[in-house]
Amino acid sequence: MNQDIINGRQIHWFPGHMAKTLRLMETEIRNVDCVLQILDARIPLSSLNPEIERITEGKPHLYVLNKADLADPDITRQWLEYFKSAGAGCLPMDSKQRGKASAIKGPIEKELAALMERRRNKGMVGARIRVMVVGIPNVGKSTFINSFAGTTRAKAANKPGVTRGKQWITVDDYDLMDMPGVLWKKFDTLETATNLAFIGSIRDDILDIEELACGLLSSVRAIYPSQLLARYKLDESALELPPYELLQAIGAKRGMLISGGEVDTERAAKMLVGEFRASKWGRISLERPPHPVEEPEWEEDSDAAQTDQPS
Ligand SMILES: Nc1nc2c(ncn2[C@@H]2O[C@H](COP(=O)(O)OP(=O)(O)OP(=O)(O)O)[C@@H](O)[C@H]2O)c(=O)[nH]1
Ligand SMILES: [Mg+2]
Repeated sequence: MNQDIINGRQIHWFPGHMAKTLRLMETEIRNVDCVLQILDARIPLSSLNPEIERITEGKPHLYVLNKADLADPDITRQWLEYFKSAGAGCLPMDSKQRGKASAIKGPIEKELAALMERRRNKGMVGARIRVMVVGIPNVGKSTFINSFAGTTRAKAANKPGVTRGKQWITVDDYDLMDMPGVLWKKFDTLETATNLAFIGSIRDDILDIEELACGLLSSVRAIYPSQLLARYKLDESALELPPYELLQAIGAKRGMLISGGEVDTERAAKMLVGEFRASKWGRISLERPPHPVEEPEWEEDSDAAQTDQPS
């Protein structure tokens, strides 16, 4: 198991079955025409698995910004532009809506146009389109497949690690391969690790729920302060409180007290994390696209301009 530190705690999030899934992906990639990497629209970059990128490199590839119904629509639009400018096909999605995921057929068939043309020329009518659906745990891969199929075909639930082992699901002329969710061994930043924890891709039972709630309060109050204040009926001064005191203030407001009048912070933390994930705080995007690097303007008359000229 791999371990790292989130908020000063050592956690293990890369169990053996994830390593096994990565190996399975390496074998199965040869058997598919196309890869759909499902991302979480609230954290598109943190949820983009570099190991999956490595394994699926060279295969036609599309991205789905899933749970877009929980994300800030303006930020999701910016992300779509970001992916487009990087030349990557990307679609926003609410997989809870039955049938909606079949909107991916158009982009897939466009992506596979050359392959389909070759198949037609060879007279391979009725050849099936094989798609591997991959992504981090709990991002909504199985729900996406169910939406694509228009009916429940794959087991889905609100916790990571539901799908175990690959499963082919046949829908019309498509074969979709549902895969278990995988993380990777070394997160590049603490922010990536905490974002993954916030959205529920790392098992809560290996995390400290109070630290998780405090981290979430810190992040969200910096970007959506009014939504937080409105949800918990707080006045603006609450934004200045250290996160743990803010957690206590919210617990007190909700009457979550234990004997002696102290706030039951664990209960308050569970409530907060649960409400965030259920989008009770409103539609929130925790990550914004990086700004494009601005090219320095060319100054005709500057000394640098003269000395940099090729002779
Ligand atoms: N609001 C919302 N919830 C979604 C969406 N897609 C999936 N979910 C919910 O997210 C939770 C996880 O969905 P799953 O389909 O089991 O996720 P998974 O990626 O297959 O998870 P693993 O198999 O554990 O890796 C479930 O509670 C789904 O109802 C979506 O687009 N919007
Ligand atoms: Mg699943």
